[in-house]
Amino acid sequence: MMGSTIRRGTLIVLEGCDRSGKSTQARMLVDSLTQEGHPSKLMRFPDRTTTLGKTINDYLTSAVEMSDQAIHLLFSANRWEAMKQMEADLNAGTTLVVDRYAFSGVAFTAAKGLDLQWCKNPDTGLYAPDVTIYMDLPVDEAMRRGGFGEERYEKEDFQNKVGQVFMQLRTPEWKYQPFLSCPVAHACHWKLLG
Ligand code: 2DT
Ligand code: MG
Repeated sequence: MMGSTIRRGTLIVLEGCDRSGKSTQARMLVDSLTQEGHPSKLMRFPDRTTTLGKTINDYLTSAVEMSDQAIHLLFSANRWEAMKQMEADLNAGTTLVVDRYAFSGVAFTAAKGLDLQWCKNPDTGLYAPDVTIYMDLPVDEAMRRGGFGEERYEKEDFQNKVGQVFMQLRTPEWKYQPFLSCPVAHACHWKLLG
């Protein structure tokens, strides 16, 4: 055989409201992929470690105030600044398991009342996920979980609105369900970035 072709990695995104179990499931998924011999890497947005991410963190912890539009664009820019590395990883055959992506970006800002299309625009052209898994946990259940209420968006009414926008973004064709050990998670394709 003349050389070998590396199959590109899969872009897997986990979405959902706060405390819905995304981070736990993302970690478990990376662990089991790694155990099965698939190179894989855990990522999360916002990535609070970058310069932009530090400002996002200040906003989420209410250390600074910002207009809804400005913070929306920062969240999007925080994804754009990761694209080069994500492309390199995917092309090298590494599967990326991403804890939140552009769907969170749209859902959280649109839940404030901003125009849905305006919210989608800055993320146009990002890599579209191969699979998106939505962690569908009722908000009253999420509120009973540890830590709820610590950050800016962790309020019952607002989380319900976010969940409604997520449902608007979802396409009807489910890819598979349930996911892993969580009986309330669904997986589906989304049309946002296509
Ligand atoms: P974590 O709790 O997952 O760290 O998220 N958010 C996230 C947005 O408003 N826009 C975005 O583009 C993203 C990725 C969701 C922190 C909060 O940030 C919100 C919860
Ligand atoms: Mg959070």
